[in-house]
Amino acid sequence: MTEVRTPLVGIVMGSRNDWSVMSEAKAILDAFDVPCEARVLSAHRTPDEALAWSAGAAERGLKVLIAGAGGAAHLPGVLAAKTLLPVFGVPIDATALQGMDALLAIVQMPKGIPVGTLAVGKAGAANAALLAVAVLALSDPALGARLAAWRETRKREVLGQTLD
Ligand code: RP5
Repeated sequence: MTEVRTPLVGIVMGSRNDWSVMSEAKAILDAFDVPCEARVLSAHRTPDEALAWSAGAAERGLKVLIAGAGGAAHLPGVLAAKTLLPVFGVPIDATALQGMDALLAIVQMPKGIPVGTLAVGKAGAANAALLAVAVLALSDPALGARLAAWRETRKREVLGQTLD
């Protein structure tokens, strides 16, 4: 029988169309064997459900939230308003403003309700997951060892690059 593990990281995005970016976060968490849940919730289209999901996140066992949104990207901040868990925000290039709108919307949180804002797009989604791993590794030495090994591999990849 397959073991069902409580998700430690929640990945949320404002639209199914954000998944091509946010799946990068899921891929990183899967690589580190960190259980996560991923779902679509919108600050504007499903505000009540987004607020309820965030308000209950800690009680369900989640430790870190990752939220991606494009345009008027209020989702990370709205989730942060309803939880004490760390929230990482990923701006998504979804409009004619190419992610600059989402970046400014996510990064300019009012003092007192923080969102850790990542780079626009896939690099930001991957780095949000790596930050989540780093947070979890503070109380999980085995996970910390996997993170150190992952970084060592990246280092060796760079040092192994040759130029013709
Ligand atoms: C935001 O609006 C979503 O996060 C998405 O990036 C953007 C556009 O959503 P769709 O109209 O593609 O569903 O809420």
